[in-house]
Amino acid sequence: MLDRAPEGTVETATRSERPKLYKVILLNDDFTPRRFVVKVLQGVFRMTEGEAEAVMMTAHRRGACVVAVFTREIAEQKAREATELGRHAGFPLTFTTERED
Ligand code: TYC
Repeated sequence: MLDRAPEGTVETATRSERPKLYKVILLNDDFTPRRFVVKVLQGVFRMTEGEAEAVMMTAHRRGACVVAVFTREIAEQKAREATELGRHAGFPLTFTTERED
């Protein structure tokens, strides 16, 4: 849909003002070591160790945790990259993406 351009901006027919956003979601599993999950979150999502530990523990306890929100391309790229780090180390660690409401 074409949004009306706010005052002082240039309206174009090709770009929406509010791109759709996608959540990256970390899924729990019974095998990936906690330390490994924390390292992946720090490396791929630029989290501090404390932030990464909090996200990892929420996924561990509740089954899943929202890690971050991005545009679709970035969300899918980061979810793929983080999941591949787990696969290359032999772990079932999985990140998915989901459209934000
Ligand atoms: N549940 C894993 C364990 O006990 C740790 C873990 C936490 C794995 C979060 C994945 O998204 C995850 N070793």
